[in-house]
Amino acid sequence: MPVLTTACPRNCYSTCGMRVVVENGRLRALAAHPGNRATGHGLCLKGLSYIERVYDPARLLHPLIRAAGGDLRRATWDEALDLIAGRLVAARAAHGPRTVAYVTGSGTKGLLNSCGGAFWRLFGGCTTTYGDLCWPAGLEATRLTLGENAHNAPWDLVNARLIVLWGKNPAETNIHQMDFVRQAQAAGARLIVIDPRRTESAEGADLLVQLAPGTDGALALGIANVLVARGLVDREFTRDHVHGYEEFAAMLRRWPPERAAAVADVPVATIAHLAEELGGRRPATICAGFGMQRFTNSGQTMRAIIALLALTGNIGRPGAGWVYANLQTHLWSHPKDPLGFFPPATPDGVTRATLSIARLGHDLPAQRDPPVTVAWIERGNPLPQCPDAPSVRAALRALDFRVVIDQFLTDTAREADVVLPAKTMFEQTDILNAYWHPYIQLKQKVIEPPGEVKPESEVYRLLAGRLGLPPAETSLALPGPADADVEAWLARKLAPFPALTLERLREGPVLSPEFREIAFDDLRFPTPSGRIELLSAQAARRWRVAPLPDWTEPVEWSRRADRDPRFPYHLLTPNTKDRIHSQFGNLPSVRALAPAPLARLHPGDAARLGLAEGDQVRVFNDRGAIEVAVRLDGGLRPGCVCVTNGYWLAEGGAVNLLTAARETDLAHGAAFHDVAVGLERAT
Ligand SMILES: Nc1nc2c(c(=O)[nH]1)N[C@H]1C(S)=C(S)[C@@H](COP(=O)(O)OP(=O)(O)OC[C@H]3O[C@@H](n4cnc5c(=O)[nH]c(N)nc54)[C@H](O)[C@@H]3O)O[C@H]1N2
Ligand SMILES: Nc1nc2c(c(=O)[nH]1)N[C@H]1C(S)=C(S)[C@@H](COP(=O)(O)OP(=O)(O)OC[C@H]3O[C@@H](n4cnc5c(=O)[nH]c(N)nc54)[C@H](O)[C@@H]3O)O[C@H]1N2
Ligand SMILES: [Mo]
Repeated sequence: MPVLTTACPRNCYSTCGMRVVVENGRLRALAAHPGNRATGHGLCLKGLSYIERVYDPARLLHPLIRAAGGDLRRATWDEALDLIAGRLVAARAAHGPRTVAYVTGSGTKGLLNSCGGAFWRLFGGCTTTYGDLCWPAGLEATRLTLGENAHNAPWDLVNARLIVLWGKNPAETNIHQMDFVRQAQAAGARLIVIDPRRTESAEGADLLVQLAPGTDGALALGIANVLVARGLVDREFTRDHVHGYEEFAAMLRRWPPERAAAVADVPVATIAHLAEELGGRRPATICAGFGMQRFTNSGQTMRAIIALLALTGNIGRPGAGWVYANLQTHLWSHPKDPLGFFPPATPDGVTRATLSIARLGHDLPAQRDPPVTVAWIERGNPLPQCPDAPSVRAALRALDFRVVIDQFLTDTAREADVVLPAKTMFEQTDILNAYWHPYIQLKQKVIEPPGEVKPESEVYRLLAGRLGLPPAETSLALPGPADADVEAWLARKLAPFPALTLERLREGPVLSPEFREIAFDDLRFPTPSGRIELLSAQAARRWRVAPLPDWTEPVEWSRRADRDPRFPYHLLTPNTKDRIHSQFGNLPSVRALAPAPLARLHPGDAARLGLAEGDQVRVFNDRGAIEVAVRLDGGLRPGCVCVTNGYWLAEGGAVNLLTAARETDLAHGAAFHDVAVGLERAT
């Protein structure tokens, strides 16, 4: 039986290398690919459930069209594509091409994802989104401070003597990193976790700091104050490699540990202890997650945390550094602007990027000249995953025509006029980068798409023909229908990198030509000053934040006495182990483990509200409400309520019914965790 190399294209740190066994055209078995040193030790449950996912009876195998009566009915490709082409031509004639909103999510990685953008340019343009739901505040904070987003190889973590998991829960979201954490601990490293929740990652930690959500910037500035005051700063390093040290140190006088402790609601002694650990136990690595990066103050917070490594000389050395995102494999995107942060991204005057993804439900209806009347949504499930779901639903419903491409009938697909069935990772070859490990990987086609499924590149090609788009340009931008056409298209992308060939990639993961085991080991930083920038004129100019890292109160949730008394609890909506956002929860095996959404509450809070384990609680604010069962959790910081994101509206637990359409201070992220809610017994 053939054993073939592939890789998982989910938006996940691990981006696992995989081997698959195929028999008689069907998937039989899956395992980790040992050639990926970061992920070779095994797959997660999601990875193992792929066979179930591919053959799930609920998978969409045919186009669907909304019938006159309002229901979606099965249609042929000809019907669906003729309908779409007709509506696109009419909309373009009435309003111009930018009346189409092209909205994509992070459903799958791969170079072929660029086909959509290429198609819409040939169509004459479109309106699209800027910013990102996921990680931009941290990316931009890192770029402003260090010059680029790169970090040491994942396996270098074993060289650390101190590891801080800061707002990151790798035991659920990056399980392979935990292997390196445990190896480092076995070799004597200390582990500190900073999270309002006692997470699975905190089991086995030496210290868990359960600070008030959104106060990490204050905590970091308090620690920095102690580092300076106690002479724990690596003065040689700051003199040679840090821009703005003197200004930063002077500003820190405003952040005595007592003030930081009061803001973060942690003991002063904890701040002193954290400073002693960071100042004394080297090398130290901070693995920063995305938890504290989902606030209105996040970018400045992330800058304040990176500063701790700059002060202690923990950059550019084995076992040291800032592990946030490693874009060494992002060979095909603009290195300075990997996500198109900066609106309006209209360098060619064709496409208009005027929809903030964090404010999608508000920006869609606000578009003028032309208004948006059509939406094309692929690889994403914005209805449950974007902030302020009620606004997204209303905005989609107000349009004239909606097309969604997905593998399943998601909340978003249910709103569509035409639903097209999407391929899975096993049904078209593509090339993947990653954001934690340094491997370029081939995601191979190993089975034929089931039913009438067609990959997006083929959908675009067929539509281009119907729209009469110029054939020469179309065939340059989009691969032809045969597998060989797709491989030729990919080979053209690989051509600039001699080490990367399809033949080599078929054998297993290949290190990126940009790979450096120890990031910044030459202590060169591609910032304007060539140094690590604590003082950033660019930050002030581009984002209108203070040039030094600072801390401001999150906009909605605050510890001030004057906040809205109806909403005294802080809602956290983190990610969870056996799902990835809104994916996998629909599979019977995954659903069995977490059948329904739960609200975790501290037992003290629950008692005050008269709620017991299993009771239904209403979580509400002035934007929306959900009703879910209570799970008592003594490991949760009192005053917080935690519901994992990813449940569908159709399942009754979509947390984004409660979140606000608010951007982060840097780079147009979504401030998902800056949310105040009330709790009451559901009636
Ligand atoms: N299994 C699984 N793996 C995934 C994903 C998934 O959905 N499922 N998603 C992938 C993607 S796209 C992403 S973005 C990453 C996310 O990976 P992580 O960053 O690990 O995940 P999050 O759940 O966003 O946040 C991490 C932690 O931050 C904590 N937190 C919340 N607010 C604060 C705060 O104010 N301060 C501090 N210090 N901590 C806070 C939360 O309690 C949570 O435990 O994971 C990737 N991997
Ligand atoms: N409240 C709250 N909300 C959050 C977060 C949070 O922490 N809290 N996290 C945010 C983060 S970090 C992220 S990354 C986003 C994720 O939000 P999205 O980017 O919308 O990702 P998913 O929910 O994984 O949905 C992806 C969809 O793509 C489909 N899909 C998979 N493969 C393919 C394919 O090849 N083609 C097509 N056409 N479709 C495919 C899947 O079936 C799925 O429906 O959610 C964000 N939302
Ligand atoms: Mo994400």
